[in-house]
Amino acid sequence: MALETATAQASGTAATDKFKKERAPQADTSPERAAAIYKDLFKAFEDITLKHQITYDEYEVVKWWMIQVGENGEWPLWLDVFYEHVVEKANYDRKGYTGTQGSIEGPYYVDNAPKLPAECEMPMRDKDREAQALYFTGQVTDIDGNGLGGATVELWHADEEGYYSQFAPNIPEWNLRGTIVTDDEGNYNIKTLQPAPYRIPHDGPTGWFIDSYNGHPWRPAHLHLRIKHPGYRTITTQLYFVGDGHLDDDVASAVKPELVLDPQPQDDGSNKVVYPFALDKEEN
Ligand code: MBD
Ligand code: FE
Repeated sequence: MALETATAQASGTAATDKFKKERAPQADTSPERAAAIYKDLFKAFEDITLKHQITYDEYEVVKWWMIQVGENGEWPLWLDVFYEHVVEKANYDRKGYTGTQGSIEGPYYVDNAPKLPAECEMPMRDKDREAQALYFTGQVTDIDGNGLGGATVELWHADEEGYYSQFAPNIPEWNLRGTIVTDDEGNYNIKTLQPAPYRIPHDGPTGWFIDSYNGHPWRPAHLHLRIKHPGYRTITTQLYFVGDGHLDDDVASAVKPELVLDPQPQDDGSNKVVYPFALDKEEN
């Protein structure tokens, strides 16, 4: 679908199309495991329905709403906002990471962003350069602090208006998206822009859902990152900014205290921050 306006339907449809095109999801779930999950899931549905005496009117509202979410392409948005953090937690606990904390991927990752050298400026437009510059530097290491040269740091984030390239109209394809390759010692030094507090698309059924419980659609300003090196566990995470008014009430529940940056203002008006990433060994 052509992206002509920045609506929940346009970004939702783009996210749904991308998900369908770029991945063929597979899980090795056994029928026994599936049956156990099914049983617990429907027990929870039953308990909630009886506890709250769900009415037929309410049942039909839910059915109608789910149809709208699907037709608007908003399942990736709704699921990543309201559920992905639980899956992230389940996997974090089970695998026992000791490296840098992860966080949710969200609906707007695109793989194969153009490669950039360890010292680089993110692809951006002149208007993006008018926003406050952010110098993001650090080192990718193993958990003992040894630098990992040639690691990749994929970075993607919204522009100063809160729009992601490929999910909003009239933005160059790879704007504010890149795959940074660390130098021989694992270092990177990236110039990007200070992202703004962010509202998830809320003019469609995800927004109606939020209104239904008097919620709000805000996320704290954030950078999305994915750090990879062969032989090590990939980290998908997000970084936030100290003092942001939505650190404690992120609509997507994806903030962790270890992931909050404290950038230092520089004489030239830019911000600078150092944040290192430690990768666990791939277990097998
Ligand atoms: C985003 O930018 C995001 O990070 C999440 C989790 C959901 C919607 C939009
Ligand atoms: Fe995001």
